Amino acid sequence: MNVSYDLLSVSIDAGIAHLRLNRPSKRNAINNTLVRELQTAFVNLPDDARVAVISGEGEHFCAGLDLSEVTEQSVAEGIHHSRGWHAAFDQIQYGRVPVIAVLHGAVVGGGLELAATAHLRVAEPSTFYGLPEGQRGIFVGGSGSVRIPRLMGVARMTDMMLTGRVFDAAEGQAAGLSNYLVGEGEGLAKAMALAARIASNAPLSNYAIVQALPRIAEMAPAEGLFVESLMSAIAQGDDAAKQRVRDFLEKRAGKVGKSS
Ligand code: 1HE
Repeated sequence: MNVSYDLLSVSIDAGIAHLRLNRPSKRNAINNTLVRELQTAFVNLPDDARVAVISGEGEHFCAGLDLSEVTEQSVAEGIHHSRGWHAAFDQIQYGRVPVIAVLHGAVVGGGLELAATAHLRVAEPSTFYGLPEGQRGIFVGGSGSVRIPRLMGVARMTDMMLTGRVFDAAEGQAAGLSNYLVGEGEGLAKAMALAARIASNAPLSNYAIVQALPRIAEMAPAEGLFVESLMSAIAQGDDAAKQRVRDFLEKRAGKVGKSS
């Protein structure tokens, strides 16, 4: 199944939805249309989609906020604009399915905010990360101040924003911005292989990982432990979990670290 929006193309095959930022002439800069299309696409993912992969067409993943839309904005419009990004990006992080971002070229400003919204990031060697907001006289507004420090720490993000420091792909991997660093042109294949693996998990386990894990990580330990107990009992109670545990005990399932 294929759906084409103005600036976003979506195809769904074997339970994996592939969303491509499709504005290469503007380096996939995110304007109001694209942010709305991302939100709509994630809200409307069909039931058979179990994982989503986001990539960028052309030489770069994403050049961030479309700066041509900033100059005429009032303060009030700026707040609504940022809240619109938050709504769209929440739909990605807290939607129904795990999301993998494939990174290459520029992953800057709002592009890094988008990448940080995904649950996993696969980077190619051409990837470079920047937060040029300081130089542009603005601040992150697409959830970067909340999500990026959770990947790389406040100190590194502060450095990038204050000094304009750019991290290359290897530095980004070491700093926690990517989970996997693969060869040039190999990012999508790696993401698809990871997606297939994730799609083979019990759907309720994936849902718990995406929904409960980041929330529990923000809770005080006592509350986190309580929610963990509830989530674990819910997941274990599902038929899919019972079947999978039986499969292991009866030697029908793979061992950890060995392909099944
Ligand atoms: C853009 C944008 C953009 C490119 N908004 N039009 N983001 C930035 O500050 C990044 C600004 N962009 C760049 O530094 C470079 O474009 C790149 C390093 C990403 C790519 O360089 P390059 O040489 O491949 O492309 P280019 O020639 O610079 O750009 C091609 C076209 O895309 C050109 O337009 P054209 O009409 O002259 O062809 C550029 O103007 C256009 N373009 N990036 C608008 N970002 C929710 S708050 C988030 C806050 C932020 O994201 S701040 C960071 C914004």
